[in-house]
Amino acid sequence: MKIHSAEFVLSAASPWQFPVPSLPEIAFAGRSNVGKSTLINSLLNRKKLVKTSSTPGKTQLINFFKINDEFYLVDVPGYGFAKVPESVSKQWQRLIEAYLQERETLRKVVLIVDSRHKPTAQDRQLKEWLDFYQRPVLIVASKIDKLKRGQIQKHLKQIKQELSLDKTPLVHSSLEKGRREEIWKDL
Ligand SMILES: Nc1nc2c(ncn2[C@@H]2O[C@H](COP(=O)(O)OP(=O)(O)OP(=O)(O)O)[C@@H](O)[C@H]2O)c(=O)[nH]1
Ligand SMILES: [Mg+2]
Repeated sequence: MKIHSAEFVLSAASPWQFPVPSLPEIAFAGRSNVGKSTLINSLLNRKKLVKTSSTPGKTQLINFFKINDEFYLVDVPGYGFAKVPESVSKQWQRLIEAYLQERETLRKVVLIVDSRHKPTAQDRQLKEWLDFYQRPVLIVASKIDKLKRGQIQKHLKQIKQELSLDKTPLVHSSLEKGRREEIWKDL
């Protein structure tokens, strides 16, 4: 995938702030700190277009990035971050659901799960919810560099089972360039 241009467009705290629906959109969702923003940077071959952090809860708004003037990549705040007060996490949940459920230009949701761990109940819920609304989903297992080579297949198999997938998830590591094209191909 050749990236000619990648620009930040806007951050939305509520649905009325979403850009007027026009170009197709691909959203990146998953648990806090799982590597959503990092995956977007990787795919775009940029280090700092999207802000990342080792502290969970970095992305708190829905951020829209316009790519090649052809489509948007959309960074969605993470879920399952216990330090956020419940009132705030409810508000995020409403925002995320409004976007994932109603957005007419949304073509695919990349659901990122941590390759090291069994998918959480919230990962499973989001997958089932997306299936219910018939949203096409691509599962990507992140931080694959943190697993020993011999462990990778076992972990991917577990993710496949837990999320009832027909295909083995794709993998990503921010340290390896080689994996990106495979993800682009699917997108
Ligand atoms: N080793 C390694 N670290 C990663 C990888 N992907 C992300 N990280 C690290 O994990 C932390 C979280 O990454 P982010 O991309 O900010 O995670 P996020 O899912 O956007 O998190 P929120 O915005 O808080 O929901 C950062 O310290 C990243 O550097 C990876 O593939 N390998
Ligand atoms: Mg983020």
